[in-house]
Amino acid sequence: MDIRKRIEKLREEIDNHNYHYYVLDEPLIPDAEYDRLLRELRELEARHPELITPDSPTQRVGAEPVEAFGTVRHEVPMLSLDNAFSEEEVAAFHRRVSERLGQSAIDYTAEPKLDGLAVSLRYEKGVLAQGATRGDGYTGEDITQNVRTIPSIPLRLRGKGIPEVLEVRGEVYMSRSGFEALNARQRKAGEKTFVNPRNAAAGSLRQLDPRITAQRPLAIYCYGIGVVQGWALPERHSAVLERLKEWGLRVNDEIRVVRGVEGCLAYYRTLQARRDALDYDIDGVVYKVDLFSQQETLGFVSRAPRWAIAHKFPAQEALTKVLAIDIQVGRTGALTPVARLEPVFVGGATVTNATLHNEDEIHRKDVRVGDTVVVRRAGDVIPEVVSVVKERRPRGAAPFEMVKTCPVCGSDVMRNEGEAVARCTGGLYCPAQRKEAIKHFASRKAMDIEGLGDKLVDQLVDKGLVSNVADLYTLTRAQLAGLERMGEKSAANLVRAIEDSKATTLARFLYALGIREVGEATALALANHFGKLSGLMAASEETLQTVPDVGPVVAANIHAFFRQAHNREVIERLRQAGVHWKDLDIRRAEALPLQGKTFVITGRLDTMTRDEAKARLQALGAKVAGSVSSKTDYVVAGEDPGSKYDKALALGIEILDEQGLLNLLAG
Ligand code: 9MJ
Repeated sequence: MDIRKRIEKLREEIDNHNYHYYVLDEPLIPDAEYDRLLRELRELEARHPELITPDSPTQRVGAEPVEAFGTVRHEVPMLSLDNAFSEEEVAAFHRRVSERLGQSAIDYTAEPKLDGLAVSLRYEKGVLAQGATRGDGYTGEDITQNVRTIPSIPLRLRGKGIPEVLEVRGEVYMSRSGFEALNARQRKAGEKTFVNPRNAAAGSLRQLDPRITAQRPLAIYCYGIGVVQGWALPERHSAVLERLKEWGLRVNDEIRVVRGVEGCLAYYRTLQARRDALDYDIDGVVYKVDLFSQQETLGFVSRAPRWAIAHKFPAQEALTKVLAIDIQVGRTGALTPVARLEPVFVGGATVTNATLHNEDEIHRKDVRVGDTVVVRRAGDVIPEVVSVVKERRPRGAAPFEMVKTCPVCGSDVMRNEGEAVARCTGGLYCPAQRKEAIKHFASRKAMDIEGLGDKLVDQLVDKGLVSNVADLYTLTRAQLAGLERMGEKSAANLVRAIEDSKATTLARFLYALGIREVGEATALALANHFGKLSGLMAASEETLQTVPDVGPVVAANIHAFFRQAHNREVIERLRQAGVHWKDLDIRRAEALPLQGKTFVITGRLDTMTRDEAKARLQALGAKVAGSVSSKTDYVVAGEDPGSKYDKALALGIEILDEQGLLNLLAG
């Protein structure tokens, strides 16, 4: 075939795969096949450099560095948005819009507000001609060579009716996963890491050397247009977004058209609840009047349109001071440094403590008492110290030093080679470890002793009423009623709850023992494999390793646990006290109907919680995993399933609806 034709054919094919991959999020071919096409094109172009065009998919590696960016005048200014920080402010916005338009049934597009950098992309005859930053809205910087390296920005548009000139606007951002990968890479190379995805995106896009930009995981979502020539605009903003997508531009698929203020607020709440599940940072949502005729009637005030508003989420990061760094002792003796903070309102709640993870993390961030720090609280995640504002460090602030002895029991602190955590060596001699072990024993997924909360366990241990889990079963109403915040009634309830917990399952009991690295799933696998406790207690490390998911480390932990005389004693006392379960017939255990099958559950179920579904599947021998992979056998999809559902479709994994699940559970 004619070389020129082959090259053109390859470019078309690659562009098409890029479109399916980046815009539609539905790859058509495996990565290796795509790489093969790109390699063939590169080789042909290397042999025929005269055939290289600027819009060839090979031309993304990054041009030569520049001294400084040129400037670009925005013919149509890039406006900013007014902000609303509460539902009342959104209602006031809607009222203003309705009054000016003389009607209240207004359609809005509701869009996630990406936390990145606004850019403008100018396409001439469908070919990317210029990329610019927003700058002050009137003039920005020419970053054409940088945007050309971003894979989701097409170098030429596809499809029919492409305008003579089309200026597209959108947000360049870095995905969370891309950010994590970049930081890991930077750390490995001994280079500086980035504080958050926004800073990383900004630092990457505003590089004078586009070859560096090319190595950074940047992406774009387009959300509007500027200059247009040769296109009779549709009536609605939402229709423009549809066309942009057809032309190969990436548009966020969370964008919806909603009606009135109720529609806006419902969208806001839904997206806020799903915020942590997204792979990109958003700092709110944007509402835009959908009809262009209405946008024109509304017009602008100074720098912002009257037809749009950004409804911000509560800030997830704030500045505060470190008052102290305390060391917490966990159930397994792990020592976790915790920053005590001057109270600060962040992410919708007041935060007074933040985890510092471990010694290495503190040194990496160089957190010291007295420092002003950025704390982050995202969703239900434990608040953490992100970084230190070094400029505000008080004179004489000393570097952090890890304790050499346990702050609770005084035992030596040990840190195993290759491990980030330091541990108290006191074992159950250490009251902190004892308390945590008892709290774990009583927790919902273990022995499920309702009413035995953390504060109560602290009191029981501090008063010497309980020193190991077996002592719980000797507690009397009178003893309990004498404790702080306990009345006769709650004491009686607790005694009953302790009594009720005696009837349990072997899996729960094993999990409750708190053997290191024996979680719920492993406990269940052990119970199903051995059927009864005696066999498990006598098992060698080799035998233990034949259980699914039990590797050498876990096997060693289990073996060591049952060799300890005091552990065997506690177990004996628990059984004497009446803790019991039904032993499994191992022949049945092996023949469990879902043995060897892996499930993933996504979405909301009507007849049970996801935890219940998990427990019922596990009881039939199934494994329930958190993410979909080629090893997944079934995905159970309830209402509003997440990306796991899409992944299952892509991988061709069998999908069960709730009825399908119920049928399966019914055998
Ligand atoms: C962001 N940042 O995601 C706009 N934006 O519209 C969306 N920003 C915007 N729209 C007009 N989705 C000016 C800015």
